[in-house]
Amino acid sequence: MLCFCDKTEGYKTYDWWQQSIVYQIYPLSFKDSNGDGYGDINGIIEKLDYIKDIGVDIIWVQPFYKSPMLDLGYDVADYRAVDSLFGTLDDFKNLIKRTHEKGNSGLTCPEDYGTPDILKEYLGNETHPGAQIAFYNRLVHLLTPNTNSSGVEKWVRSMIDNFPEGYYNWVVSTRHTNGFTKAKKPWVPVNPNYYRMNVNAQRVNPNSHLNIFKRLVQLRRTPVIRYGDLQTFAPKEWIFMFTRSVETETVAVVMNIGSETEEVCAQNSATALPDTMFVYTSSMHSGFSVGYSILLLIFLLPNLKLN
Ligand SMILES: [Ca+2]
Repeated sequence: MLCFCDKTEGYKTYDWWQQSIVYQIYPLSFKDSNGDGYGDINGIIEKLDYIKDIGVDIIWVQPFYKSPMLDLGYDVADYRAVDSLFGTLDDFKNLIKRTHEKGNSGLTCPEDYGTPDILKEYLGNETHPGAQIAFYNRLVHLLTPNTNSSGVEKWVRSMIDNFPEGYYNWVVSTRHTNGFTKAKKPWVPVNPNYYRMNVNAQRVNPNSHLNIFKRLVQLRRTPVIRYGDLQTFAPKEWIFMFTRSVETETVAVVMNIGSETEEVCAQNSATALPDTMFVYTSSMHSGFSVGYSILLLIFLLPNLKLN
């Protein structure tokens, strides 16, 4: 990610739900607080400081209602009861209370797997004015190892062109596998690399995914990302780029989604880039250091699979 930054102020304020960063928790796989191997509501409460630390505004908790658990809790039997696997209704009330004490807002969201043109029918239009946040992960499901940069660009444009301003919401998620659980036998196995791939190890590594995420959260709060216009580019089959620009500030994201190292000339690939940019953040093994200045001539970009 390359930045050419100049402080800008004086932009309009969006509603909280348009600019917040939402953290999705599948409670069964988050943290088990009582050692039965299943994540629960009290486990979430125990990690609220961590969630606050990484810069999240809102917690989105996936279903924890009373359920026969034939579909991992999505098969809700009673929307007014908490399944005993996750705790009690008082635990949930405590979660809400403690979340607000930390300065976050908890909420749940419906999920939808329709196409953009169908979804936009109820995203705040005259017929259905109530919807505020769309969870939309179709983009992730449509991407395969064979999707090239034109394919990525097509779906990004589909999102942008079909949703009203401020509504589009890109979701890229990884499924937690009992990440914080200390139970000896969690309900699904923990990756055996947990002893080196964990939050404590990543906290002290400035180039870890955790710290990259925290830098992206900070960038997400700047005017250029909140208000800047978007341009997308597919300059090579496996290089996808997009830029966000506002006044004199530009952020360029350059991704190599192929399997080989690619040679990239960013200035020839995107329009109106300045001569010099600096690296705001980079993926783990890209070889670019934070703060590194890049004259926009030609650089080599390792593929994302290595990163
Ligand atoms: Ca438990």
